[in-house]
Amino acid sequence: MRPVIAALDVGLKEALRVAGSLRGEAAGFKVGWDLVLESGLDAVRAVARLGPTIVDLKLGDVPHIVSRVIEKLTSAGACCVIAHGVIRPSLKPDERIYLLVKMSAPSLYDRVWRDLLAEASGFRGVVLPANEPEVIAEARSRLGCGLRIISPGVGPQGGRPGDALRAGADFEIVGRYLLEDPRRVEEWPSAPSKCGLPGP
Ligand code: OMP
Repeated sequence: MRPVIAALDVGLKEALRVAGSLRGEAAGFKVGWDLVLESGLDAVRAVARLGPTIVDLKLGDVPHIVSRVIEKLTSAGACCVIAHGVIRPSLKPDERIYLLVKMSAPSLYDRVWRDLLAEASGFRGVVLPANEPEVIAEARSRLGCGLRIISPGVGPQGGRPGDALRAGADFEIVGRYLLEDPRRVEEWPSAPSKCGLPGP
């Protein structure tokens, strides 16, 4: 098992083909808007049968709506979801939620991510950019091994396979680089992260 989460940002048929070929190799899968718009909760159910599945709709609504969405997604088999960190502190700590703290593309998170890190305790973990390993290293030294760090931004977004892991991330989130050729999963070590946190 390699510390990679395959972001299945393709149609359902292709997503299931890729997930099938990465089953037992990738630590998990990420389902996003592509699949949910195409097939709704059936897509979540189908992917979750192949491995732990994060649903990434980047939730950013008021708490009771976020709760309703999370219930539906986890009932369909998702382990967890990604929510925008900027809805802290309304959003309460929840082991089913990854908090987006800093994006792999420029955003206003660049100004507030350090403050948000201080708000992440009690969540499943945080999302931080793999194309900024120095951010991950700083976050890991502040967080200790108490929280998972998952990191997108590998390949076309500039991060190199394994850099985020070496900086302290637990899992790298990889879309296009793996979708183009799932055999590239072999570029990641088949060893747990430094913190050894289970997941995703
Ligand atoms: P690739 O650039 O193709 O590897 O895709 C990256 C994946 O990570 C996509 O599914 C994005 O939605 C997601 N992502 C980012 O690229 N940047 C972020 O800051 C946050 C995410 C995310 O939350 O997963």
